[in-house]
Amino acid sequence: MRPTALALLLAALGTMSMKTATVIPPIDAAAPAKVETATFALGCFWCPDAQFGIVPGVVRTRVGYAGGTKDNPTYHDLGDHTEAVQIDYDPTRLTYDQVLDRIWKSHNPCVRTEYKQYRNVIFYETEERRKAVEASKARAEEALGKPVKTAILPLTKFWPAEDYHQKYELRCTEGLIEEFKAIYPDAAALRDSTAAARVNGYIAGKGTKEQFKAEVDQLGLSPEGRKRLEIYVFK
Ligand code: MHO
Repeated sequence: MRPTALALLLAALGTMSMKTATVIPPIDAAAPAKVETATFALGCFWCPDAQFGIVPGVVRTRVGYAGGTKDNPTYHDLGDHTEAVQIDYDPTRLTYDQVLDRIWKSHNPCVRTEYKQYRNVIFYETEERRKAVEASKARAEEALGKPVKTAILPLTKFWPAEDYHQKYELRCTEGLIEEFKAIYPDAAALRDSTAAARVNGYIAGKGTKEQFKAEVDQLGLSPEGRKRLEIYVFK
């Protein structure tokens, strides 16, 4: 029997949808059920989003506003809040002390910024964590030989920022953001993707070649997307 035009069309559509069919990146499918969360502020939140999103053991990142009293802050109506980042990490791969060490190494803790929006803060949720942060601050001061000005504050509430601030570098990278939007049409799901956090970090120049080689197959990229990302890693 000769294939009808409709059958041909359906066959073509079938191949098309196979080509564009999206699968959850393996690294996202393997996200652990149990995570711990840490919240901190290190200047403009785009940078720590990339710096921490690349770290093995970090499962999710989100940027937002914290430390102030204003309800429903937005980027253009921030009130007394500070730009902050929140990470979910796998406690079997990273300890809170290791996260704290990275925080101290990721900023200059001896300066206090003029603007509240960009001040350096480590937020704690419990008394146990407050003690861990204070102890790590003492270690940092000892190592630096001078006083640390980074604030240590209780976390009252974290307000997630607008979608366009989440994984900022990735969002600005044509050819890669489209791949993630195809996998995750929902902006919150894209924000919560480990693969998106890693790719955002590589674009920002935060990853090593070794880490890239070890995990690139887990990131759910097309061959073209992978080539595009290689330019940032091997430049
Ligand atoms: N507009 C500033 C900071 C952005 S940030 C999210 C810049 O261009 O770097 O505060």
